[in-house]
Order: sequence, then C-alpha cells, then structure tokens
Amino acid sequence: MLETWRWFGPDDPVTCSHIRQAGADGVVTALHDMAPGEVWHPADIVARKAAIEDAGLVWSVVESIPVHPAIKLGDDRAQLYIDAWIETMRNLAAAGISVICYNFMPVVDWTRTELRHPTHRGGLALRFDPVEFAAYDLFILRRAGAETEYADDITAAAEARFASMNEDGRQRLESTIIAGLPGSDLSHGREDIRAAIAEYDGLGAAGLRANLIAFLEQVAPAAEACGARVCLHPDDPPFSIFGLPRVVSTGADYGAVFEAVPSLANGITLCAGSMGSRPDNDVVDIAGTFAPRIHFAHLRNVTIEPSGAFFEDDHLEGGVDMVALISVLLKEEARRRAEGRADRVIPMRPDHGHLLLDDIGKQTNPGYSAIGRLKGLAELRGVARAVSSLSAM
Ligand code: DNO
Repeated sequence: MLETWRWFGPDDPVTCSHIRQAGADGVVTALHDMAPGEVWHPADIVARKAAIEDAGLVWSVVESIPVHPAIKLGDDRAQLYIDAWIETMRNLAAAGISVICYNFMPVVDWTRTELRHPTHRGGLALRFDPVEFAAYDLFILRRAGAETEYADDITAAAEARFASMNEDGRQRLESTIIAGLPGSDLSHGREDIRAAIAEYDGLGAAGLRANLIAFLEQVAPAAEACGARVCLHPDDPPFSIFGLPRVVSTGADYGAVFEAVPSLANGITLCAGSMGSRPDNDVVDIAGTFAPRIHFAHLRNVTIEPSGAFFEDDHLEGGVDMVALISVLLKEEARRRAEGRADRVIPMRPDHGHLLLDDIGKQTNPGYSAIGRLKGLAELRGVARAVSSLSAM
C-alpha cells in the first residue's frame, strides 16, 4: 500500500515537512479554495503539484472534487456541473493525478456532534450521538416535519438533552454540526441549511440514486478515456440525517451503483470508519466483495456504543478487524500484480486521529491533528508489514 496523508493545503498547520517525518510518501489533497462546480485550472493544479513535489512528496489522490448540489438534485443545471466536474477530472489526469475521491451526500458532508470527546486514556476523539443530533434538529434548527421522523424515545431523550444544555453548549452543537468540518467544502448558517434541506423535498432515495447513476454514466467513460479512477466515499454517518436521503451507506448501495455502471474506473473509497459506524455493515466482507474497485482506502475505526452513538477509537481498536481488512487489501494488491494491473498499489491514509499530547490546545483541523495520525499511521504500517511478512512465510 502507498502510505498517504491528507493535507489541506498551504494553510494546514500540519505541513508537508511534517508529513514526510510521519513516514508517508503520498499526499491527498484538493484545491480547497475552489467552490463546488468551479473548474480547476491546469496551471493551479500544476503549481500545487510542484509545491508537493518540492517537499519530496507526490500528490497521489484528489480528495475531493466536490459534486455540485445541482447534480445531486438532478435539476436543469446538472449537465453544466457534470461537464465542469469532468473537465476538472481531465485536467487532473493530464497532470498525472488519476485517483479521484468524491462523495454524494446531500447538503452536509461528514458530520459529528462532538469534537473533543475524552477517551479513557485522556486523548480527545470525534463522536456522533443521534440524541444530540436530534436535539439540534428538533429544538434548535426546528426543521419542518422533523417531529414526525424520530421515534418517541429519541424525541424524549433529545428534549431532555436540549433542556440540559446552556446557550454555549447549544451554539457549540450547532457549529459542530453545520459549520463544516475540514474538507466538507460547505459551511452553513441556520437559514441556509433549512433552505438547502428543503430543496430535496420529494426527491427520495430512488431519485438521489438515479442522479448518482446519471452522473456516473457520464463520468466513468470520461475517466476511462483519460486514465482516471473515481472512488465514491461512503456516507458519514452511513444513514439518513435531517430527513435527507443517503444512498452510499451499505454494501448493497455500492452494489447497485456498480451494477448500473460496471466500468472498473467507477470505484470505491473504502472508508472503514464511515462504513463501520453501522452495525449491519461487515466492512471486511464489503472490502472483499468490491476489492478490484478499491482505488483508495481510509483506515480508521469506531466503537458503537449501546445507545447507537459512536466515537472514533484507536486505529486498531473498535469494530473493524484492521488486521483482516489490511489482509484483504494486500491480497488484492497481489492479485493485481499477477493480473498486470497498473494500479497494483492501493493508496491508503490513516483517517483521522485523536487529539493527543502537544496537539491539545493547538489550532488543528478536527480529526486531522499531527500526532494522532502519526500514531495511527505507525500502527497501520506495523500491521501491514507483519501481514506481508507472515504471508510470505
Ligand atoms: C472526513 C472525510 C470526508 C471525505 C469526503 C470525501 O474526514 O473522510 O471529508 O473526505 O467526504 O468526499
């Protein structure tokens, strides 16, 4: 596997020099200042690539080219934005950057309710609590219709949670949920988010999936033609929030997409943490099923609490058997080598990490501090090294 590391560009407090010191060889980044739908200019791509190479690294994966909401809604501007997305992909491929991650989550990208959840060892972790989420949706956002969507026990627990929060706590919850986590390309105010959610009224899961497939029916042949591979990141969390459809949450969801658009250029970002946040997803099994389409892997782990809340655990703890998952990825690499595939090395990154040691109190992007990821990468590297040498015995 190629060890990579997410970098948010020149403003990221974790620099390319830090990435080199952590032992990664590849960088995962995007032109984060471009708005969804804007075409990335070849000169800007080449300049960013050169800056990464000057630091002794390679720009291995683009995460992400944002998908404009018009594409997800399938409205009359969709074609314009599909063309723009494809043009950006072509410009990247022409610069030699061919692995392109994206997601298809409506309105909000990855979402948590808490950014500094103390772990039992004293680090700080990201967490999602459905009761806190419902408290926000029902009693702060007051989304129209939300009251009919939650089970009575969740509504009662959410009401009690809301009542127990002071104004600061309510504001913190709101900014955690809607102000945009790093890489999400979106940051909403309360009115904007109500309006953005309302645009999806009536679309439903079938409509959203049809729009995803319509997008891929154009993207996959264009990717094949320019030598790119696109990889769809799962929903995080992998279930509906704000009453919005989410259609990339399970193995069956991926199966439907690949059945409709079988090209191997149409692939998956295997995100162990996102998929593992749902007890009915067997991540190792899903990885095995779609192995030839795994163009990129996000390795992290979560523990699901009895209430259904989940927190981001150490990379080798939590619900996903990381040794088994890495074994699937290494086996797939061997299979690709035997098949003579050019993409035989799968890029992976240690996804997120706890806030630890000196990083506590520093300005960091939630989930993307240096030390937690350094530790995660070192653990994952150890597993990969051990699995390969044991399988060579
Ligand atoms: C969270 C990430 C997401 C992911 C995008 C992919 O840390 O995994 O931001 O990058 O959703 O498009």
